[in-house]
Order: sequence, then structure tokens, then C-alpha cells
Amino acid sequence: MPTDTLRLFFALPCPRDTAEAICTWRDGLGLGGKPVAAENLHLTLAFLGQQPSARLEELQLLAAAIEAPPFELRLDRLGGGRQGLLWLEPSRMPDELPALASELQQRLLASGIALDTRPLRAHLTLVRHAGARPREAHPDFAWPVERFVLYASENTPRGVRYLGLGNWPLVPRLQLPRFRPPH
Ligand code: 2AM
Repeated sequence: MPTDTLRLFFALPCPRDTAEAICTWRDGLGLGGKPVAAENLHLTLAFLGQQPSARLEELQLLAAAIEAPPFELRLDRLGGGRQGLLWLEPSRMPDELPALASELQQRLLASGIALDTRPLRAHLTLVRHAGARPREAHPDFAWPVERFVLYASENTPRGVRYLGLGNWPLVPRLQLPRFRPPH
């Protein structure tokens, strides 16, 4: 990996058992193209692109300052984009997901990191350059989202590899007892 810049993004990693279940289901659809490896399945929150490695510590501190609650992510719809991209997405967006992405993005912008201005389309890429889009597909996968991760994307002779450079827990908000004035 070059040491002067890194290709970075914040994402929600897909837990191993769910990733394997998703890949087994996907591989049964016979989509062709370039399937994403189970260990690479994730949902991007913010894509930073190429950044100086010297900013890494600042980014880690920025992430550590985020306070956001855990939530359940249910991916139950197949979507597609250009160049045969096929992905999973939620049919019902949990409020916590755009809130987390937006907090991250605002903090990144405040630090002078230019982000893609297109609105976030929460998705988990399954296949690139798929030859077919299935007419009938009824995915239904879910996992409890308890942390988010900063990844560096690295091109290797065996394909792309995502290296975790830090992960931060999502913590339930403290439920404070209601204040009752003394009589
Ligand atoms: P994709 O799977 O739809 O390509 C690592 O490359 C992650 O960052 C992937 O989730 C990828 O989405 C996303 N990504 C790559 N380029 C991006 C861009 N310009 N804007 C937003 N997300 C991007």
C-alpha cells in the first residue's frame, strides 16, 4: 500500500455469518459478472477517496467523537445501477442510518474533506458487471449494526482488499428517568 495517500471510506461491515448467507443466496441466482467476496460485503456511509495518510489520526479522532445508537439493518430489496451493478438495499430505511451517515459527512466536510455531493443511496454491492438481473428475487437479510469502520481500499493482484483502520461502537442513548418536581 502506498504510504503517502490512502483510498478511504467509512462503512458498516456485514457480519461474517450474514455475509456467507448473502453470498450463498446470491451465487444461487446465477448472475455472472464479478461477485463481491464475502469478506468485502459492506454498506458505505461516506466515501472519502484518496486522502493523505498524514490525516489518518485526525479521521480516527473525528470518528471516535461520534455518538450514535445501534440499530437493526434489514436488507430486503434487490437494486441495480449502471454497468451491471447489483446490490441489496432496505425497503424501509431505519432512521439511525441516514442520521449516522449525515453526522459523519458533516464532520468530514467541517474538516475540509470534499465528499461526493450526491445523496447517500444506502446499498450493499453484491455483483459488478452482472450479466443478468433476476426477475424474481426475494432477499431478506438483517443484522444488528453495532459499530462502524474506517477502511482503506487496496488493489492487490488477487483483487480489492479492504483494510480496517479503526472501528467505533454505536452506543445506546442513556435513558434518563423523567424529572419529577418535588411536591
Ligand atoms: P459501490 O460498491 O457502489 O462501488 C469502496 O469503494 C466503497 O465506496 C464501495 O461501497 C463503493 O460503492 C463506494 N464508493 C466508491 N466510489 C464512490 C463514490 N465516488 N461516491 C460514493 N461511494 C463510492
